[in-house]
Amino acid sequence: MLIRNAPDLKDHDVTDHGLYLRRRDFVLGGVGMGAALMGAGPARAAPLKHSPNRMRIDEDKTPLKDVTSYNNFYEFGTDKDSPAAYAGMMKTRPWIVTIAGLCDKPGKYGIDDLIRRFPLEERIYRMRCVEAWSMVIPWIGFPLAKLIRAVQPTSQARYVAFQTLHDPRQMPGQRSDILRWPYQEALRLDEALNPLTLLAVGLYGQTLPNQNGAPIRLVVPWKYGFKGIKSIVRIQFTANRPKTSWNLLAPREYGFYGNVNPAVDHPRWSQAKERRIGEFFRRKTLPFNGYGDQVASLYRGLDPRTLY
Ligand SMILES: Nc1nc2c(c(=O)[nH]1)N[C@H]1C(S)=C(S)[C@@H](COP(=O)(O)O)O[C@H]1N2
Ligand SMILES: [Mo]
Repeated sequence: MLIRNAPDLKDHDVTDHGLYLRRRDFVLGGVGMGAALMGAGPARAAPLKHSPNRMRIDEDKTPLKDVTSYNNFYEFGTDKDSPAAYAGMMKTRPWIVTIAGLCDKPGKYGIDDLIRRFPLEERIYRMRCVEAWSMVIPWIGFPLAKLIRAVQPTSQARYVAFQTLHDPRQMPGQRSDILRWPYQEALRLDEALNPLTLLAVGLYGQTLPNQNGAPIRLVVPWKYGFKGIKSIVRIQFTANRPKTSWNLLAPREYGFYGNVNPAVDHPRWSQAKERRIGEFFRRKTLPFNGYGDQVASLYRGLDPRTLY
């Protein structure tokens, strides 16, 4: 059982704001720079230039130490501390994201080109794992919608599918078949275009730690954390609903939508409450993780029980 003191980090202690820098000013600073750009090893945490956050929630952020040491990333093992221990094995430069399927501009895009192309923003979001724990994380990234608009999906495109790197030499967890590799996730195109949906490349003002899904991962704050696929190498537009890893494994436990819903329990536990990492008392889980005013309209006409 984890019992921790209340989080002691406040917004003004940990992030610098007030700077708006254009994307060509984005740099990996400090001693990590050369190595990261040359592909000579894992990128070190380095400051990311980004614009001030305008989507701040009024809740204490989860301490950086917890965000980076209590993780789900089964490619590196199923224990919460395994990703922090082993994700350093993953090489995050060079890194290519392949964009494929029903769009006018498919292609292979280098991660640093993507980061330069889209202005980075900070978004402080709640993150609710389907296992009933939660965090508040200050991500750095850009809206997925900006990338989608740049590559111009065709009128047939209705879904966006994502895949994680598949390389058992770098990801030892892939040598066992707990999940069908590579990890894959998907969104409806309108969910993907929602302004809340983020491609994150950093957190707490720094480049994304490997255990959190470096160099680029999805963040969909109104859905359970398993939808937030890490270390993405492929984004594909499709007409039909793609298969997703957790849904393939246990369709009755993990729905395609994965929307946070306190009224629909997981078959093995209640979703009504959650344990905010760092807090002692459990708190009530909010419908759509508290983002209902921004996303509930996406699901009009759907049976709420199918949302899970
Ligand atoms: N590739 C991949 N992405 C993944 C996972 C995973 O095992 N592999 N776990 C998911 C789950 S269940 C959660 S809760 C979040 C956890 O993100 P965090 O470790 O950055 O908090 O990542 C999601 N993305
Ligand atoms: Mo999760």
